[in-house]
Amino acid sequence: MFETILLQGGGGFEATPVGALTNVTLWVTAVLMGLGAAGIIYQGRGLTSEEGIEHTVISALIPAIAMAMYLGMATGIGIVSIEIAGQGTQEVFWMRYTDWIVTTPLLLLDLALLAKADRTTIGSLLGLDVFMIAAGLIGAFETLPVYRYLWWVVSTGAFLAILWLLLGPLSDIASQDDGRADSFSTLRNLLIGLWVVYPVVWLLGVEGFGLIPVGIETVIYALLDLSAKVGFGFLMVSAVSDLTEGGQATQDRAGATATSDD
Ligand code: RET
Repeated sequence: MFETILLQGGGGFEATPVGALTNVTLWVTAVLMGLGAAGIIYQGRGLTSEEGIEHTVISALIPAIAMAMYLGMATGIGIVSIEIAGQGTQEVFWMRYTDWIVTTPLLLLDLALLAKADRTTIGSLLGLDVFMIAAGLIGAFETLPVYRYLWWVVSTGAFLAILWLLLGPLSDIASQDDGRADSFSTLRNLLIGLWVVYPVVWLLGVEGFGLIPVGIETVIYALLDLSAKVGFGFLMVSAVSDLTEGGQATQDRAGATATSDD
């Protein structure tokens, strides 16, 4: 009833009707993402160093983009129905992937800049990440279950490579700078801890085995997205604020000796 009011699907576009839990969750998350973006800007307002401003802008942009994408799904345009062989119709929340394909590289960039990573490491991380999300999107549109799982495997392959880069090369780079090793590992662990849940939810949810109903899956993704974007963003800006405004001199010295700047 609520959704029939909100999802009119007028004109030439037929919006996919979704349940009330899904719809309310999408609306609430859109609002919280918007508030989160504003909160992160507010938190970083006093930062004057280039690094402080850079991290504030990136960290705030992430939930701002998500707000728009959640709004797109809440109003119905970001969801389509497809016919799965032998399983009937199923909603594809394709706008999730257009959110992730932009915001997950920004999250990795945020973390890689904190570690003072070189361009090769940053490029590899971001390239693999776009590949991972694109593979997930293709998988979500496949109509034969076996092909859907094939894309899950392809996407997870890229994800494992990202995890290796984060735990190996990127951590090595961050550890060259005593001042930021601790905050880097806290944020890295938070990121990994949240990110590993996504492929599991995909596999167990409507995209895969269908063990989690769509409404619950929407709530789980919303909580993950809010933590991975807004929670992570607040912690990132606070870490950078401590590093730059709190210990600017030490950082400059360490940075001058440790970075290779290539
Ligand atoms: C998909 C498809 C199945 C395989 C894998 C996936 C990974 C998704 C990830 C998403 C992270 C999203 C974040 C959003 C922030 O708000 C695409 C589900 C590996 C890791 C952090």
